[in-house]
This record gives sequence, structure tokens and C-alpha cells, in this order.
Amino acid sequence: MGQKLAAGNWKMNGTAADLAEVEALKAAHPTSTVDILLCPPATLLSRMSDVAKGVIATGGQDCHANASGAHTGDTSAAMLVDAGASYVILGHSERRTDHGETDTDVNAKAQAALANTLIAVVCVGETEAQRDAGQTLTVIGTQLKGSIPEGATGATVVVAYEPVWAIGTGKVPTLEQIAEVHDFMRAELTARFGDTAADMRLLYGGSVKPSNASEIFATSNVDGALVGGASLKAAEFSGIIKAL
Ligand code: G2H
Repeated sequence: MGQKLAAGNWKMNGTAADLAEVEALKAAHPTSTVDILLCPPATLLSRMSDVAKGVIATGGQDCHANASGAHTGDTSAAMLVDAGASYVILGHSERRTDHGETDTDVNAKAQAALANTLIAVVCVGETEAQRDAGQTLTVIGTQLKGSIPEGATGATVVVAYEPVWAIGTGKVPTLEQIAEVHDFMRAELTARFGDTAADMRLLYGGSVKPSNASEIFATSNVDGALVGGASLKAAEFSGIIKAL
């Protein structure tokens, strides 16, 4: 397995004043045995990268599949790299819902990310209706197959399992439910990519907090977390990092 990863997704939150939280997080973790990542809004990426330099990596929350051109409001993978990023989150359910992103779109974006040496954090997850209908593993299998490009390795792709119904809701799946999906993802990725899939980090995301992080991290095939709300404040995110 690759090094464990605590990833923070700031979503559409954060201005320059919030860089104090990055300073505080850095002070709390001058060295770390796990990888720490923060993904701020694009407007803050360059400045956060300067502040975070050292132990904390930074990433984008999306990128365009194309290198440049007439795509108003979009950001290319190379632009993220230029702003100091080493990761990019792709296919988050909020992008899939708000912007209609499909597995094919996510796959094209992931190819652009990999071509620009960014590590792609590819998100998958079922809705509550899909879980209730017993379709969870089918949905996850389809998303994995469609969203992760050929040639992915443990060094270039991270997968985040985020049940849509657990995002920002305070609802967390049972540890058995998390283990079932993570074991399934490891098996699917191994069947497709071979030995390198053992190094592919599988993150859990959805209402992770310091109080539930330890038990989630102790669950089968969980190699870290993608954290939203609880990554905005250094003290709270630090509690999660320490549990990893
Ligand atoms: C899931 C997660 C971060 P939260 O979207 O990607 O957010 O921890 O706020 O549920």
C-alpha cells in the first residue's frame, strides 16, 4: 500500500484570511508519517501552495480535459500544476450532480491530470436510492470502470469512496458497509490493473470527523480519508490526521 493520505476538500470555502488555518496545520504537523493534502478553491490555490510548502501538498477540485482554449471559467491540469498543485479531485458527486459530469468526462479529465503529472483523486459513490435498491456494488463497479483511465497506477491514482447520502449530512455508513465497498474496489482494481492496485490508496469520504476517524481508518482497505467540512479548521483536521 502507498503512504496513507489525509485529504481536505475545502469545496467553495476559503479566502486569504483562511490561510491562517494552513499555517496552524503546518505548525501542528512539522513532519508527518502520512501524506497531508488540502484542495482549496482555485482562487486560493497558488497562495495556499506557497504557505503549505513542505509537509502539506495542495490540489485542485476539478480540471478541464483540454490543455487550453475557449472554455470560460475552466482550469486546465497544467494551470493547477503552475499554481503549485500535485493532486486534483475529479468526479466528486457535487460535480457529477451540479455540472452533469459523467464517467466519460471524469476519465478524460483524469487522463489530462496524469499527462500533467498530477495525482488524480477519482471519486465514486452511490445515492441513497441506489443503495436501497441493492445496486451499490454495481454502481461503484461501473463508475470505477468508466472513470479511471487505462494505465493508472498506485502512484498516479487515488480512489475516494463517497456515498452521496453521507456527504455533509452527518450520516455515516456502518463499518461493514465501508469495508464491503472498499474490499470490492480493491478486487475490481486488482483485476483490471494487477499488482499496482495494491498501492492504489482507497479513501473513505463523507462526514468524517475526529470522533469517527479512528474506527474508519481501522476498516479493511481504507487508506485514508477525503474530508470536507472537518478540513476547514486546522484543529479539527489535525485530529483526523492524528487518527490515521
Ligand atoms: C464528502 C466530503 C469531502 P464532508 O464530499 O469530499 O465532505 O466531509 O463535508 O461530508
